[in-house]
Amino acid sequence: MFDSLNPLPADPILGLMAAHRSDSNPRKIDLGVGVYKDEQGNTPVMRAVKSAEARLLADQTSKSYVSPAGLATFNTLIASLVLGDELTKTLGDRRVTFQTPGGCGGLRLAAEFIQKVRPASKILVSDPTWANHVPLLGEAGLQIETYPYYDHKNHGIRFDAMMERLSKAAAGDLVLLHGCCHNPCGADLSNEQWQAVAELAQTNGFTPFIDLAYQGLGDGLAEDSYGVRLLAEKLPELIVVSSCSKNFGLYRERTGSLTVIAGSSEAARASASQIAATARAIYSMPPDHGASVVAEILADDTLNSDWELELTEVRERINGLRSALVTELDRQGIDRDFSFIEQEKGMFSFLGLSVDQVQTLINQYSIYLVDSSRINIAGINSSNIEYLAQSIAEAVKR
Ligand code: PLP
Ligand code: TYF
Repeated sequence: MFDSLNPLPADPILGLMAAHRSDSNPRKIDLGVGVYKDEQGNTPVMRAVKSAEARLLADQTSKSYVSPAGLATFNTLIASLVLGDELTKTLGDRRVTFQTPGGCGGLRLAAEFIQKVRPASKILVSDPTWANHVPLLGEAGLQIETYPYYDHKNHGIRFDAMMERLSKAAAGDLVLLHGCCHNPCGADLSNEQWQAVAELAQTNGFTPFIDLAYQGLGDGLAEDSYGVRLLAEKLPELIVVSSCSKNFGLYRERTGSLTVIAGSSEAARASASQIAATARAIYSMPPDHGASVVAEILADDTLNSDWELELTEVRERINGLRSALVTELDRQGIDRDFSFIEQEKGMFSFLGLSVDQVQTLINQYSIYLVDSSRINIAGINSSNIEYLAQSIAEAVKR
C-alpha cells in the first residue's frame, strides 16, 4: 500500500522553525512561525493559565468523556468573549457554540459541516490568506476562490476591488474574513469597511465566515471583535471560528471554538445536531485541558483580570516593537517607507522583500522568515533589532 508513495514537502512555516533550531550562528533570529515571544525569546505559559492549571490539578474529580460539543461552560464563556455579553444574550438560542481542537479544528469542523449540508459550496478567501486555509477548507470539499485584499505596492487593502469581487458572491456562497490581525499581511478592515461588508452581505445574501485567531493582540479584546459583533448583530447567519492559541498562549493544548448563528432557534438546533454528528465522525470529542483552563480563567474575576493584564502586556509589546522597527529601519537610511508596519496589527507584516532578498537574510544573516517576507514581529527584541535592521538594509541594497 505504501510502496509507491512519494514524500510531500513539509509545511514551509513549520520547516523554518527546524532550520532556525539547527543554525549555530549566535546572532540567528526566528521571525517565522507565529508564536508570541517575550523579550527573552521565550513563549511563556501565561500566569492565569498556570494558576488555573494548579486549581484543575487540585480540584478535577473526573476525566470521563465530554460530549462532541465539548465543555458547556467553555462554550458559553468563549461565545461571550467573542460576541460580548449583551449580544450573546440577544442572540439567545440562535447561537450554538462548539469547543474545537484549536482554531484549525474549528475551521475543519465548519468546512465538513458546510460540505455535508451544501456540498461543494464556494468559499471566497482573501488574496493572500493563511496558507493552511486552503487544505483545511479545500480538502473538506469546499471550492476555494479568492478576492483581492492586500496591495503589496502601497501596503494597504484593495478595498474597492475586494467589494467588487464580493458583490458577485451570492446566497449560498461563503466569504472568509480574518476577524483581526490579518495573517499574513497585518492589514485589517476599518470599522467603516466592516460596515460596508455587512451591508453587502445583507443585500447579496452571502454568508460571512470569520476566522478570529488573534482576538486581543491588535487593539483590545472588544476592539478586535468589532467586525464579528457587527456581522452577528446585522445578519441572519454567520460562522465564527476562534482560537485560544495566541491570546491564552495555549498553542499545543489545541483549544478553539466554532460558533454558528442561524436565522432561527430551530435552524440553530438542527445545525448543532449536524455539527455534533460531524465532530463524532472526525474526532468524537475535543481534548479537554485547554478548554477547562480557559473556562476557569473566564469564570473567575481575579484570574480574568490577570489574564487581561498579561494579554495587554503582550499587545503593547508587539505594538511597541512595530514602532521600534520602523524607527530602526529609518536609522539605517534605507530609501523606503516602512511606516506601514506601524499601522498594521497583530503578529505579522510583510517586509516587502523579494524571495531572493529573503533567501539572503536566511542564508547570510541567519534571519528566518517566510518566503513572502512575512515576519513575526514578536520575534524581535532589544538585543536583535539593530542587527535585524542592518541586515534588512544590506539585503535591500543587493
Ligand atoms: N487561523 C489563523 C489565521 C491562524 O493564523 C491560526 C494559527 O495561528 C489559526 C487559525 C489556528 O490556530 P490553532 O489551530 O493553533 O488554534
Ligand atoms: O501562520 C503561523 O505562523 C501561525 C502558526 O501549520 C501555524 O498561524 C503555522 C503553521 C501551521 C500551524 C500553525
